[in-house]
Amino acid sequence: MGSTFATSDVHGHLADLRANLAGAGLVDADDRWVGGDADLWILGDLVDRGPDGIGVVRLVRSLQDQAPDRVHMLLGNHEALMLGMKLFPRTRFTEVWTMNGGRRSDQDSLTDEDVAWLRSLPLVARSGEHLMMHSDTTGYLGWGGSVEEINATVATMLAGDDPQVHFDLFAALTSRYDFVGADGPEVARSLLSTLGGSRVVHGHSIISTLLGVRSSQVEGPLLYADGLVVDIDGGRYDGGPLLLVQLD
Ligand SMILES: [Mn+2]
Repeated sequence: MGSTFATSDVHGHLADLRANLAGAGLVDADDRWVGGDADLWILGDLVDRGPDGIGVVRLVRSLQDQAPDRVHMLLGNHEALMLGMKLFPRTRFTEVWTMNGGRRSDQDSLTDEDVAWLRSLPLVARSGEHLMMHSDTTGYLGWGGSVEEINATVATMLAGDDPQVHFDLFAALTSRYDFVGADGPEVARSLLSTLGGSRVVHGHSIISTLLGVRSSQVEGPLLYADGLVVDIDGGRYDGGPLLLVQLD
């Protein structure tokens, strides 16, 4: 079995993503997948706040086309936002999209195929002992009691055309910090016993806010909640590093 890598919250920083993937030997200078039997997990939030969200979408989709069994992408709140803005531009999605660093150039470049792809993204996944998810929230359990059930429920929500359903999904994914604090380990243990795996891997909440430091001081992933949870969001949009973490 090959190595497992994870990254998250690229937020339009295409150059950093390319450099990290090349540095790990997963992608060559022509954006070709050369990772062999390694697995790459991308835990959502490709777009918004940074310079080239659509470029990041293009690269990730290309890598998935080249290595569909090796390159895995989960839905983040910014993918839900990007999709909601595209489908329902005359709703409150517009205001929230603007507030959250939405880029007009990303929206204008989205194709029908991109929209279909966004609607097909799973929310949560197991990879060996790792439970992969974008947001550090137990809100996922509102959509089901297993990985399969959650993804099936959300696939139906994303396939539909009710703006309120899309907005509720986006809003639920903005929750955070459920594994922080005195009861964090118990919350994580309970989630893992329901969905499987022995460690949660998430992005979404930048490590600096959990440590009380500046993002520029962050150097690597943060293992916390009695070692049951790892946060891999270095806070690139906030002046921190884009992390590509080797999990095993
Ligand atoms: Mn997020």
